[in-house]
Amino acid sequence: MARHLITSALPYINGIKHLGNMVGSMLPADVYARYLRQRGHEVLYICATDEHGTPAELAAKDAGLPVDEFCARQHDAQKAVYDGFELHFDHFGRTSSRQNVEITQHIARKLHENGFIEERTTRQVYSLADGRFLPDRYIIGTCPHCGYEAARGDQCENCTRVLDPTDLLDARSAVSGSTELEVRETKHLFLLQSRLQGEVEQFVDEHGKEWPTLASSIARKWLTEGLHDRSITRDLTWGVPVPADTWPELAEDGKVFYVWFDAPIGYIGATKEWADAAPEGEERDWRSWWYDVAGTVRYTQFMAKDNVPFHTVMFPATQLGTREPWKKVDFVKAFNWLTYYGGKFSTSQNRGIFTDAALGLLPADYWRYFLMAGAPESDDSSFSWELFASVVNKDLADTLGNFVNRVLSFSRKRFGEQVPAGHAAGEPERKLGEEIARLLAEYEEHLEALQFRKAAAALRALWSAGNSYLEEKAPWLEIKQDQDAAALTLRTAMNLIHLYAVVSEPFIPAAARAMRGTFALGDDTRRWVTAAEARALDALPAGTPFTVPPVLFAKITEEDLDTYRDRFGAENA
Ligand code: B3M
Ligand code: ZN
Repeated sequence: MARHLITSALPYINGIKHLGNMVGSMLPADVYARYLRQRGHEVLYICATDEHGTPAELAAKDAGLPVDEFCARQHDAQKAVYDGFELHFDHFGRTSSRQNVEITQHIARKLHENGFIEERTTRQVYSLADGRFLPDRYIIGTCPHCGYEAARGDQCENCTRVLDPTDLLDARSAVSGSTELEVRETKHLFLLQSRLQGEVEQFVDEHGKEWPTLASSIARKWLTEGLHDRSITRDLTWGVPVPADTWPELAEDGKVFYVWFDAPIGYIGATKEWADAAPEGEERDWRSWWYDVAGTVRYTQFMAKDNVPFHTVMFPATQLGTREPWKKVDFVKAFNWLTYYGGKFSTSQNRGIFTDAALGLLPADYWRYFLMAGAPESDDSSFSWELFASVVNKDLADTLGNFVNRVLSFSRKRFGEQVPAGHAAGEPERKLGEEIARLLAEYEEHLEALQFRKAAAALRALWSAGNSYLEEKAPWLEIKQDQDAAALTLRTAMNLIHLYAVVSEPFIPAAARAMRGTFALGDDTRRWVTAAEARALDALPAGTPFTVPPVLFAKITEEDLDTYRDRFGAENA
């Protein structure tokens, strides 16, 4: 029993996310959180919308709304989609919250007190046509490192390098497209990361050993290249204001913090939102998750690989520089990309499948299982409708769904609506129990190690073991010779269904509920299955009333496939 703090990268507020965003952040975090909760751990899963910065301002402008109103609406819209996917956050907050503003300003003051923030005169790109500075995504141009032509002023999407707007070649304004740009001098705050290099290195040395190579190698690469001092303020109207008590001149000028400065602090801010939202009579202490808790909390972060530098190097540097005991990440679970037919999922180019559209087609479980079973862990993985249909049809409809329906319908037909009694368990049941216990241990091991593809494969193997047992025993033949033999087989199969209900929940919560709801078990709890229970397969006693649930998973037909391919396109663009 441990206390687990879990966060997933905060989705930008600028629009509904596509499946590629979810598979590398919120969805695996939810699977992991559900698993740990079922095992009796204390879990706090925090996420939020990332609301500041140029993407928010630009999207609000496109939508013709004031940015605060745009964010409020988009936050609710995203939350509704995540509810639909059954992402079970303890809190889904907002980086624009009062709590986050306060904590961000506090952290900035501490960094300043400790000599890690410096005011510098910088040269910024100013657009004459737009009458404003063009920070970050307000400017587009060619990446000086890889030659990608649509690189943004803050980061190149193609080679993931972090950029400065003045680095870009052939730069133009993202607002007006104007190339009438000039460089002007203005003051900004710099975080002196170079002075924290040694401490960050020590942190990565201590913790990085445990991380997947994807995460540790990116952190190492950054440290080898050397930490540079980074500007942490911007000339924008929307953001966490620079506190006037510490930097009166910059505050007067209306500077705000850079979105990547306040976004990770948003994990803390959203935890405070959670605490402040405690219902009457419930005590919630946000500090007990974040402040001076080193060994008592295990903190796991989920993110796609482009977010890794910010989480493994920059955010730890920020935390370290406060000289306050902020909880730092223990385990970084990083993901590669999910591609759409081998090409990029792209919000800006409207290619691939958006999360809201996905839910309009099929219930969450279909997506949850498919996405996690092929999670881009060791490499990119590619979405195709053909693969999607084959996984859904084979694993969910045939292996699991059909098993459940066959067993329950046949038993009801022959023995009525209660789990039948029959013979005592024999050798085949003993063998099955051994197999189930072994596969369950494997499943647990992969989940503990956050290996989602392998975990899904073990879960599938658990479902398959039920099918093999049923085929081998063939109760539809047994019943002709010996009613009690058939009853034993069905009773055992129903015990498997109950076990599946428990252990499938992290991946397919709705189907798990349906399976569990099948049996009228008075004291059914949400807890996990022990090895002994898996071996015995007798938690569900004879005589327990049951109902036959509607088909758990419908097959995707050739016609469905044609419709999907027509609507979403089915090629590599
Ligand atoms: N919003 C980037 C992204 O969605 C960013 C993550 C912030 S995590 C603190 O990829
Ligand atoms: Zn590049």
